[in-house]
Amino acid sequence: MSRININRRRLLTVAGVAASTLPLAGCDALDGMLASGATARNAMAKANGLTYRVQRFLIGADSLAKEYSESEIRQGQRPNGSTDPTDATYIALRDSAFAGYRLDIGGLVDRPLSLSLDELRNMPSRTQITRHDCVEGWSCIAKWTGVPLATVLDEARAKPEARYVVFRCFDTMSLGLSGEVAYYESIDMLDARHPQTILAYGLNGSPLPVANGAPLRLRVERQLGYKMAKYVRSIELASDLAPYGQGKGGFWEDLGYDWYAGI
Ligand SMILES: Nc1nc2c(c(=O)[nH]1)N[C@H]1C(S)=C(S)[C@@H](COP(=O)(O)O)O[C@H]1N2
Ligand SMILES: [Mo]
Repeated sequence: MSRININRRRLLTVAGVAASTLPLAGCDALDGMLASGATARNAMAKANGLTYRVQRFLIGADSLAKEYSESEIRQGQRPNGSTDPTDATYIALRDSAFAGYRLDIGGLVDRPLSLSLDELRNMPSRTQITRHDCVEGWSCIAKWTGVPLATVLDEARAKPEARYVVFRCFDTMSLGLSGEVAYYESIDMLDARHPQTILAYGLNGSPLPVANGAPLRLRVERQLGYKMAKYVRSIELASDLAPYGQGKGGFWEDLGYDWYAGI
């Protein structure tokens, strides 16, 4: 479990990005955004939909995020968010060097899968040097190696009605009175099948460290850091995000962040 301090300032930063095309009627407009049905939140959701459509139109489905050279890797990938999950299931796996790890792929697929790390490593791989941009305002260039998500989706035979890929994670966050909730994320099929979208098990030429999401984390390079689920335990294909968490498509989205965090 990770304790997080969700302060208003952080949410405002994100809200500012989300609503950059909207005039904001002062900060008070955002005060109630955590209450479901709040006007500010609805306005945000609309701005989010707009951002999504405009960005999709501007960048196209398959444009690639910029890739860098080895010499541009200046430091290790800065760990952020959960960096050492204390959840029992995770600790047990970590203590056995993830020997018992399985990635379960289910939901709207014709062939549900349960893949070991060796099976994932034996699938075609892709390595890319990209820049990670966190919403908190820092960036890091790192080299990621993993299996393209598209390959895994093809193996599992995603059904045509699948619109989203949902990632469930091992780590939980403490949200005060709301108790503990597991981190989760989701992306649409366009991003899921994008050539740079990979399930990464390697970082800068070494196995992915615990601090950065071992044994497996998502890289979806055209979006902000919080979309890149670490400690992935299962993947579900879905036609609707409503059944997951609070229905907004991700842990941070449920707290007001944009679902489409294009950069
Ligand atoms: N499971 C999980 N995934 C997560 C997070 C997290 O706390 N838990 N934090 C997110 C955020 S905000 C960022 S910036 C990146 C950080 O990845 P890094 O630790 O490799 O830098 O992971 C994202 N994915
Ligand atoms: Mo982040």
